[in-house]
Amino acid sequence: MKRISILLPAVLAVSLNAWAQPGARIAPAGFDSLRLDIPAGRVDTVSYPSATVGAVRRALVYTPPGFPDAGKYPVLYLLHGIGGDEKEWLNGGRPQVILDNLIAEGKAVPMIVVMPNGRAMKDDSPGANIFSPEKVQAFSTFERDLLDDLIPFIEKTYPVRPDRESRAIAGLSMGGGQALNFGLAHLETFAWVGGFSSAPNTKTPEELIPNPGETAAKLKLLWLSCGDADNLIRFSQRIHDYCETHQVPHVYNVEPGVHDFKVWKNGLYQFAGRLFR
Ligand code: FER
Repeated sequence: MKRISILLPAVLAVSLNAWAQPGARIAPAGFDSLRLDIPAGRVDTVSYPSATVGAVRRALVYTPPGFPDAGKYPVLYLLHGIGGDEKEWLNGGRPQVILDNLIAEGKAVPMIVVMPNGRAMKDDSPGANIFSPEKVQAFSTFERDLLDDLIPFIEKTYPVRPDRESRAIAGLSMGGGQALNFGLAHLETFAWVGGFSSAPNTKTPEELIPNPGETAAKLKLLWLSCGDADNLIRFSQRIHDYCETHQVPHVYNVEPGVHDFKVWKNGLYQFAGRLFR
């Protein structure tokens, strides 16, 4: 008995780390390193009127090198996690460096990346209790802010292609849940959907994909990724299982890692490199 009680935690720890796929897609070294020999895009803060919230709200916007020379651009909406705000990706994920490097190497098409505040309420700061019911509810309210306020603002302010195949949505954790919930419910608006380490706000597969044939026909990419030692992996795994059973094409990337930016940066690298082609 004593031997079992000593061994069991070790066995559990090993099995938690044993799921990473042998073929997991991992970004090459240097993908997130600043390079001074290539052109850089820029990140601006914009303010947009939100009828949903009844306030002027902030978002960050990455425009790629050479902008606006390429004419009309596709747009990725990139969402943060439960403790973050519109600056979380910039603070922790170097999205502008990842995109600049991908574009310089011809591994991503030039695109605009919009990083909003996904907590759609008047005080949209994380606050003292990021799990408070009204803060969590605001992540769901953001569906209307995004569709009715932010996307129309972006499309009248920037030279963008306003069609579903030129719009992508992805996010980390709570933002991954939002991206899956909103993207899969609005195939008329988004053709490219990605969830990185999606959180418990993610709807059930049956709710997300009630009509697998329609989703399979309309979606250009469904991306699901997670670290193998992330306690939230079941929310990604169950969508993967459902998509396998119902023949919905998707990418499921289980990589070594926990619930952190190492996994989310790889998610952005992989997802952005597959978009709009
Ligand atoms: C929860 C655990 C984690 C939850 C949300 C999260 C709403 C989100 C984590 C993150 O965004 O990093 O129970 O419930």
